[in-house]
Amino acid sequence: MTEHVILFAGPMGAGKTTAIESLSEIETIRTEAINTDRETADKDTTTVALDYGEITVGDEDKVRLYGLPGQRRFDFMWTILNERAVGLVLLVNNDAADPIKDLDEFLEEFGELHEKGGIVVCVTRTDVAPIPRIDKYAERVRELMPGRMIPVFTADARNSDQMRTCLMSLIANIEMTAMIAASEERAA
Ligand SMILES: Nc1nc2c(ncn2[C@@H]2O[C@H](COP(=O)(O)OP(=O)(O)OP(=O)(O)O)[C@@H](O)[C@H]2O)c(=O)[nH]1
Ligand SMILES: [Mg+2]
Repeated sequence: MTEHVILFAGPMGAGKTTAIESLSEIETIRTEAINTDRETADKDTTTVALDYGEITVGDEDKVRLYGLPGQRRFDFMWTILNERAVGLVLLVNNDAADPIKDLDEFLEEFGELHEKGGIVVCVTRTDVAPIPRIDKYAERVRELMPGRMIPVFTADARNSDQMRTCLMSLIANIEMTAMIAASEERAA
């Protein structure tokens, strides 16, 4: 049995908690508290420590899904979980003030996860705000991380099929990274 630890990161209100809820086969663990920053995200609660869920892929690969808080004042959780993670689902809400800047900031913070396994970008809330279009994100990803295979999707975090597509493309890249590393080890 293989285990993958995947982080869900991104700004406040991008849909990290919702995405884990959509994907998880077990009842999720959430750490929600009253949201005092309604300007950034107009919702009742916000994650203060982490979300946790699990999903099995293939016959028996267990994927541990950890959602991080979007607010910077809870940064310490990022550091703790980053060490164990092999992949990143980077969620960005298209209706934020400057979502491409959010993409920049989170790729800068978590970009090294590409080397550890893989990254996928999921742009949410495109029904609320259709612009910027997906190609703007893809272009920016290519600029910031040239030559890397980082898929970019639009997805509704409430839709488990769409979230599953994002997650499976990430897992395919993680498995490819592991296979390349194993063959390099054998060759050395
Ligand atoms: N209309 C619409 N709503 C969405 C979409 N994706 C997610 N949502 C909603 O947007 C909100 C996202 O909230 P959360 O899941 O709490 O976001 P989060 O990223 O966990 O936020 P923090 O924990 O505060 O950082 C929820 O109300 C979701 O139902 C989408 O594609 N369209
Ligand atoms: Mg949350």
